[in-house]
Amino acid sequence: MLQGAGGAGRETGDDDRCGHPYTIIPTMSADPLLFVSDLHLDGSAPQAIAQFEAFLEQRATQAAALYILGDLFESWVGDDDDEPARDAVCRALRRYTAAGHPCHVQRGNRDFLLGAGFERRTGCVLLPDPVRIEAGNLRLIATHGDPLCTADHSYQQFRSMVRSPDWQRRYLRLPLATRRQLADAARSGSREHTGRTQGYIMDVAQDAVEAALRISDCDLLVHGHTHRPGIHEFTVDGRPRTRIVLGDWYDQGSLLTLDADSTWNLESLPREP
Ligand SMILES: [Mn+2]
Repeated sequence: MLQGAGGAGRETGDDDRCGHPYTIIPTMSADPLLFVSDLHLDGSAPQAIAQFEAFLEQRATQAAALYILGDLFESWVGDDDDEPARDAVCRALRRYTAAGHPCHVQRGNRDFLLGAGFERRTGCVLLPDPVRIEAGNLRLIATHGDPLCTADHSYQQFRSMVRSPDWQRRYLRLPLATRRQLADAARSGSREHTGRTQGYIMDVAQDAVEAALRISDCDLLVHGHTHRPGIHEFTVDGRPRTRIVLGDWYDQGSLLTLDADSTWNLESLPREP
């Protein structure tokens, strides 16, 4: 199902930034590729979990493959996390993949500790970030989006630290309860940082976007992370390019459908009250 040399499903700590994207080639199919991001699933918002479970049972079964571009979970403190809400999400993903639907997951800034244990629990395949996807005439680069936020220097510094295998080894040795406490503290630190950093700094940097498109020789880039859904069209080296931003799942779902004939549709999925 997957082709290419080295990359997919590697352990946490890998980080390619936007240098040399790994290419993944899904099975040819008439069904579309589906992309979601920033679900931030957590026990405090059971409606979002219910919507995602229903999505996996209905809409997502019509896909050639499902791509989750990071921040599936609001937090993930290790693959041994047995918290019931997150476990329910893992079991829903397991049912989805067991029915024969390929599901690929990138790590976000909230769930960067997803690892081989998560793959075993869910049947999902973890992807490096960024990743280049080629299917029929489609060619695109997919990323959570945070590697492109290059103007936010303090965040990039933090990101390099927590993505280092050494930091992760030390963190994962701590008891589950301690890891949860530290994750809660990190989340309030992140809220503070977000509160006092200007919007444009936390958005993706256009030069990083253009570099990623150039290096990957793609005209389409899909990402999440910024929670600013939209379609941006511009030109790089005389070629028209498109950046599609997925929305978060706080109050509704957000879904990108990419058809084999290269047409796309970014839509919000209303949530039942
Ligand atoms: Mn994010």
